[in-house]
Amino acid sequence: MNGAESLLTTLTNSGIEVCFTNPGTSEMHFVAALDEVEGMRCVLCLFEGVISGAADGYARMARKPASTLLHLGPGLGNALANVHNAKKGCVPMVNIVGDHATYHLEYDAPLTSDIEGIAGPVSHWVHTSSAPEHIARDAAEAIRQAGTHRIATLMLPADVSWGENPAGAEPAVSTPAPQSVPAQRVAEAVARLRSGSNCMIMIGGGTEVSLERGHKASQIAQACDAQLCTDVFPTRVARGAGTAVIERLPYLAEMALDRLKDVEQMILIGAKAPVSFFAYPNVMSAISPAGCEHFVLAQNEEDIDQALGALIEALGAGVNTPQVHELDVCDVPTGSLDANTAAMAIAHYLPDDAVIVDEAITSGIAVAPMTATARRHDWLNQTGGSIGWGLSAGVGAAIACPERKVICLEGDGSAMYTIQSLWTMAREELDVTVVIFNNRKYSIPELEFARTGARGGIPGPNAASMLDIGKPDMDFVAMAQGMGVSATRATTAEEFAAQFKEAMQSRGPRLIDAHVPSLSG
Ligand SMILES: Cc1ncc(C[n+]2csc(CCOP(=O)(O)OP(=O)(O)O)c2C)c(N)n1
Repeated sequence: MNGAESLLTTLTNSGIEVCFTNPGTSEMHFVAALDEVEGMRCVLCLFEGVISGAADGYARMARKPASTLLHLGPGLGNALANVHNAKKGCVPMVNIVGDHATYHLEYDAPLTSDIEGIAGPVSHWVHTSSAPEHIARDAAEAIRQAGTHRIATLMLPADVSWGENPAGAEPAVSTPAPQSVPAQRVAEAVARLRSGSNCMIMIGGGTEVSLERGHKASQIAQACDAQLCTDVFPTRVARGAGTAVIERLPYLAEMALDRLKDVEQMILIGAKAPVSFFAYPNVMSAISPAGCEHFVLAQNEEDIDQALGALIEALGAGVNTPQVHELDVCDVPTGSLDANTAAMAIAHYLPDDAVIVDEAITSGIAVAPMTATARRHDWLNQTGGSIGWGLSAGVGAAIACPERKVICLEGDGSAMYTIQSLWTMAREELDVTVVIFNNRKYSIPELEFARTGARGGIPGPNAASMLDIGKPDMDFVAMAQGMGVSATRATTAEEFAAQFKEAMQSRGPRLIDAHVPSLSG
């Protein structure tokens, strides 16, 4: 067994069964090993941003990491933005980065770079394997480090890959169980929740708000008359009929400040104390009111289920029936097409157990409330603010859940960062419907321009042209078709509803280019 084979076998022994790849010369022995080692599904992506976004979407839905194979420093650099998003969302990932053979580095050949330096800021653990007999052990450590919430980046020099590894592969790695939340902390949370103060329980962040967790949180909130909320961009939330009624903190700091103004005690489960997404002149960065106390009941890496269970017991909350959404599907829209009418059609036709990947930016604001009472689905959020995540996360989600319909809600501007995802959707025949909210604008930056107060809030002609992506108009139907994805354009609510209905009733990749107005019209 050579190093690459022992590495691949170690990954598959631990249940890492998918590798999103874009290889080069230094990774050819790894690529060769894909035909020698069974059990690894390798998925080719045409840009590394697609790879890391797909690994993110996969891990959120499979609840275990995927691996990536990246080509030296530049390949890792291309992947960086979506590794950042995953790190912010506490999504695990095992990155394998090929490097030159160890003895070749001193010659400073063109692709030589400081890979560890590039990997450091977006990884919790970085290591360069130094010999073929170490690579399986190093891979096992990478898997352990990734656990369920972290980014591990392992460099694989070409000679480590092709050299013999007499020690062979490592057996399955057991990831340590999450630490229990101590009884004293639970007791402190109970005391705060019973203090008579105005309490809010905020759940989310990198913690999945599953159906069960939502129900438990609802029982707890009722037991102590607390408000229940997620942060703005929790990593994964179970929504729709039968799921708990949980508010979502608004994105705009002004609105969030207003929403939180009476909160005196905030109990945090996975979520962090809320802050403004950006700083603005004369707007507070921390948006809880002065005097509001924050208490961390459980962090992402701790045992969230145990913490919720202990709290339920301590509060006697088990007798409460969770407050859940009844199925209430809105009407099929007619008339002009905008984010709201598109949202109505999406809510109406959303099939049971769909996965919604939201990177629709301003248009997504309309879809979230409209689908709250739709059929049961999971919703994945953009966790790190770096756009170009949605289409690629859709690829990963569809590979993790082949039986579920994946719907990517995507802004036209955001789509263009990882548009190559469409090609992988077609090649892998993934059941993904992409809705492009084509407003021909960078709409949120346009709004943000005014909010920052730059140039009195009124863009000059140069600034305005930096926020306008309608010249030339982008033809997403042609782009999709050019990458093997069938696509249609919708310009009215009726057209959109008919196309979305048809997409929900068939399988395979599909794109709807929905022409909608931007926030500014
Ligand atoms: C990597 C990265 N580059 C730039 C930005 C800044 N940015 C935020 S939203 C946005 C445009 C989004 O446009 P679109 O997807 O069309 O959504 P819309 O705002 O029109 O709703 C940009 C450029 C970012 N967040 N991340």
